[in-house]
Amino acid sequence: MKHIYNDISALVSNGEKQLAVLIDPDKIKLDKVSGIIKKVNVSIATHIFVGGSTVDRYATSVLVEEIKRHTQLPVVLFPGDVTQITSRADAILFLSLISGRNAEYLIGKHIRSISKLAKTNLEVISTGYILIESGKETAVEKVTGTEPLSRTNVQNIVDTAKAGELLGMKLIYLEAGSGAKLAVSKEIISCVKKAVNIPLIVGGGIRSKKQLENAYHAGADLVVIGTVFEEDESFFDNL
Ligand code: 1GP
Repeated sequence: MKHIYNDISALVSNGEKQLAVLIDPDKIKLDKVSGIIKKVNVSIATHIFVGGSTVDRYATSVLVEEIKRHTQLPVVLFPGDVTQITSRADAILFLSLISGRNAEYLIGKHIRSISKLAKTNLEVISTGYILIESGKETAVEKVTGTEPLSRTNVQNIVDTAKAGELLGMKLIYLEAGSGAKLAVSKEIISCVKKAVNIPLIVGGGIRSKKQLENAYHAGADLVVIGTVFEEDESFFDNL
């Protein structure tokens, strides 16, 4: 059943905040998955995202299968590449990197994914993916060969998000990049939230309860946390 987007929207309408744990197939050992997912299951997390900028060809499929054995939470692909598509997940963020001008990441890889997607039952969720300058070069920049948007030109970020919405995208994802030095600022989140009428995802560089609360308070509907949980599996115990 394809209800993940509707569930996200319903929670947004109720003013309930959501949290996705990002698991990178390149950074997790399969024999650790059950223990990690047990911790996620008892945390405030509402979703598990799976993906990374550079991932071995079959690693995602095997990892998602193992995750699904241990949780009822929705597993959503957050793919860095077409090779990360697997029918074992529930949904896929169909990301278009609208902050960049690399046609491959705007539409090219999407075209190449169609025959693969057709063989799956994945719920496909069109997502405007906006990379924002965060103090140092991130993996997304390197892999996609694109420049992030300046964090001081807030109007440009707002206009980019609004253009994504008007193009029909269902979600906006403000991304500082994995392990970012500077998370997306409260001002940016709040201005984008005021401008768009679709759910707002924020991720990258969020490493503390305070930063998480700030993001929610500014208007993030769903926050993505990866690195800090990779480094400290007890991170969610204190939320
Ligand atoms: C990266 O937004 C996600 O794509 C999460 O970032 O790893 O810094 O939490 P972190």
